[in-house]
Amino acid sequence: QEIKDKDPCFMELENEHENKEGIKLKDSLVDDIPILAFPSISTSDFQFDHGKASDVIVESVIEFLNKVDNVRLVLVDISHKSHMLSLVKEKAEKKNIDPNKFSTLVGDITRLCTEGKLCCRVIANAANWRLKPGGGGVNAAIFKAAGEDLEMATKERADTLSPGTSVAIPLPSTSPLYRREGVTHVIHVLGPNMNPQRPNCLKNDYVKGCKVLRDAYASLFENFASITR
Ligand code: AR6
Repeated sequence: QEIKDKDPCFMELENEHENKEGIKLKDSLVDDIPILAFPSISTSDFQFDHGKASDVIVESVIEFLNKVDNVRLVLVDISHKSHMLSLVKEKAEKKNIDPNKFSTLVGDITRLCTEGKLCCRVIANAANWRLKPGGGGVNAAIFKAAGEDLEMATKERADTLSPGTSVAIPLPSTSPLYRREGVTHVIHVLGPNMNPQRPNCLKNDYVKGCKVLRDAYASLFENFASITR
């Protein structure tokens, strides 16, 4: 809703048309410039501090938008009462980030287009180090929505991920996530973990944690930029 309110590109057209891949999309929601929709990495199951994570997101977004033009970044959270979205929104406004280039959105990242919120080709996943489906959170949702195609395509590219890195996976056109939502790439990102019940716990070391989270976003945005080039 925030995006629709602020973005002149989102005219309320109800016409549908088919894009190059034959996917029916509402005209109003087709991405004229490349859009990355991404969840807040590490701030739920991995228990990273929200205040520190929101600082890292805003700084990383500013750094990226200073280098790359004609792209749009959208931070998505499924929860209507998302603490992370409120923090990031407030900090982004204070830093005068152009809302056409960066905004927040409430929604299920696996259903943004069909729910009429946003159609974008590239989405990010808050992954686990083994790049396995399941486990809850956004990882379980994305693997479920994309089906076995994503599992197989992921295995072809990588076995594991180290904290602070990401890997871009082209989604086969047979994947339900591609067919239904028009998503062509999923970028798996592994953030820092502060949950003692998960591997590689940083035990509240936020000096290291913030560095790893900054590296994770830098890697995600760089992978997104390479896809769009
Ligand atoms: N759409 C949009 N945002 C979502 C969705 C969704 N469908 N589901 C969750 N979120 P988390 P982490 C938000 O826990 O903290 C997994 O089990 C959620 O509200 O998914 O990096 C992996 O396998 C939060 O803002 O990721 C890893 O083991 C954000 O997504 C571990 O959790 C990230 O929450 C990673 O933990």
